[in-house]
Amino acid sequence: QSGTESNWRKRHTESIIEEMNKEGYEVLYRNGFMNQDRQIQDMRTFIAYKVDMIVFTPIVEDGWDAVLLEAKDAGIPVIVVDRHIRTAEENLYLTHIGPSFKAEGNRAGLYITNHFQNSSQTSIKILEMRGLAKTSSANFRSEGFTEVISRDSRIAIVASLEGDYIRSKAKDVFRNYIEENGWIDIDVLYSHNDEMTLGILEVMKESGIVAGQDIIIVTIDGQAEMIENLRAGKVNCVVECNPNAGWYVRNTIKRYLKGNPIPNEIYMPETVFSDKGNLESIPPREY
Ligand code: GYE
Repeated sequence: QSGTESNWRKRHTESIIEEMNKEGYEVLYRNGFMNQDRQIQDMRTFIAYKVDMIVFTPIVEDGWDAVLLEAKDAGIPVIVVDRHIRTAEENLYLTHIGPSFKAEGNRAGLYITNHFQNSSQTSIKILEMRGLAKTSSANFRSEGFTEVISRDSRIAIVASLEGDYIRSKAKDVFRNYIEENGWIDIDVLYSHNDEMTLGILEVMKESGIVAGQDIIIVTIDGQAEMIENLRAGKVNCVVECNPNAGWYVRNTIKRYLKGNPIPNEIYMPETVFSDKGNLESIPPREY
């Protein structure tokens, strides 16, 4: 696992371990603490242990070729979960199982274009708080979002800041930004995850910004705390990111062991919750 930076990520880990336990598999768990070198070390440890399979959540997209080649040479299949990776050679891993980050970005953009559709406002300014650089989740969330908002020429991203998916980081970055630039020009906050949004909400409160009204907020993940904020009107749209990869990983492993073919990409289902929908019918969150 790449880290424990969010409740989302903690649920992601639990979900995989739970499902492996149901199957009676023995699970060795390593936390990379958001450090790629450490993750590579962890993979080497697993290779040395001669594990039967490695399920791995890459912190960033590039730089895995060498260690994946070592796993391949050792005959250990690797399943990549959550974020995508990019390798020079093909077939360095069995499959990728995760959310469609681009679809999440599209959904976030659609909320904004719909929200302002009938507004007489001639310019709509967005502040984007991005997830960790060099990750497929942050890149696709930006790409999918931009693709949709660019259809309305009034809408533009005026600042794109990096919060690394971390609450305290986003809090500092957002505070610095509004200290220098003010916030009166910002109509929308698009935040790549709930943890960062929670940090920004604290700054908004301190600064007298009425979250959800003065600034429309769209956030990704769907943690329980954020659904409460949605119900309270403090955020406007929560794009779900599904952390429950366990069931998909378990099925893929079973199919693989039976000799069934495995697709290269396995996308997990996800939805959207917003103040335009039924807030009572949102299923209880496990994260
Ligand atoms: O949205 C965030 C986590 O890569 C999809 O990483 C994941 C993201 C998730 O820290 O909360």
